[in-house]
Amino acid sequence: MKKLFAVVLIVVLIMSIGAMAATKPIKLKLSEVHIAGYPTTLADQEFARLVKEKTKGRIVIDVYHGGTLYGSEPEALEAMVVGELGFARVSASPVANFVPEINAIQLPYLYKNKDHMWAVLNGKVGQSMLDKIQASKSGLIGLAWYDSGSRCFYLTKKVTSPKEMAGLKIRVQDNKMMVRMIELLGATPVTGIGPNDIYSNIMSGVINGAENNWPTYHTKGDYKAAKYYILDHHTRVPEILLASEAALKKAKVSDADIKLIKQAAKETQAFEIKEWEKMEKKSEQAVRAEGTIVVPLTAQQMEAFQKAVEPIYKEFGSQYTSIIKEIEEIGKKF
Ligand code: BDP
Repeated sequence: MKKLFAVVLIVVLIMSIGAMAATKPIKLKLSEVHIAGYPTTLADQEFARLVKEKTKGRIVIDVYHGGTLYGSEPEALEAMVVGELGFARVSASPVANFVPEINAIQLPYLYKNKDHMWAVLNGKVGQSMLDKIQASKSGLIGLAWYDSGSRCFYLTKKVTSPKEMAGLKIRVQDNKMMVRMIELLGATPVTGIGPNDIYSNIMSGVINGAENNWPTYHTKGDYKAAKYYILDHHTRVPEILLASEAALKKAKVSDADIKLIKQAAKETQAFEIKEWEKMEKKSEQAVRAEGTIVVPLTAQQMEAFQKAVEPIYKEFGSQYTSIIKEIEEIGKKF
């Protein structure tokens, strides 16, 4: 009797250990360069919460913000390609190094306004870009677009025309088209500087400025180094949430769970946009209060910037003329 009891006990023990192993969650990391409380960081955390909820705890995503995991987005992308990193929220700019078509949706002066961009991203063009990312050999999966406002130059001197940009060294994202944009404006592009190192590079004189939206200019502290914020609004570069096909495969995430991950990501877009709108205003107010000199441009001055960068449409957009036309067509409604 005692023997039978012992055997039953052992079997039960083995079974429960087995069950415990089976329910052990799959843990994956998400890399984010922005600080806690930044709209994309909040959206990443919301994404992680939704994934855990939808997969009933099978998948747990740990969000590493502030660039603590990867301070450079190109490095995060490389890690995803080889399956060392599960997820990242990055700017669309460096993703174009893997999927060049992405440049067609971030050309300078492409959108009339924010609503125009969202009509494109949430329509056929935006979805086809996400599909192209997955279809490319990059091993990246495009999950969702987020807002990032528009990008303007911030410099150590006042500038109101491309002519005055001559001689300035400007940090730009790691993307050939963005590099060319700076060259066409007569300045010198500098790449290879992550968003957390811009401030120190301005302070040490390696660069004379950079370009970004209000919240990045504010939260990275760059406004303390480059006082002039020029309202030239040259690009709208969306943010993108990505997954790594290789990492998901390595972690044995099921196809059904990948579907749930995609759903969860889409559901966080409206959340991010709401947070973005709040933060954009807050950051603008904060830097103005701290003494940033905001330089508005007249319609004529703006046109000079737009004209200077126009050759990019031929140099980088000639293969994507149908996409660009479609975007311009959508723009007629705005
Ligand atoms: C910010 C994006 C961030 C980029 C950064 C940059 O949110 O993802 O890393 O620009 O310029 O607007 O590198």
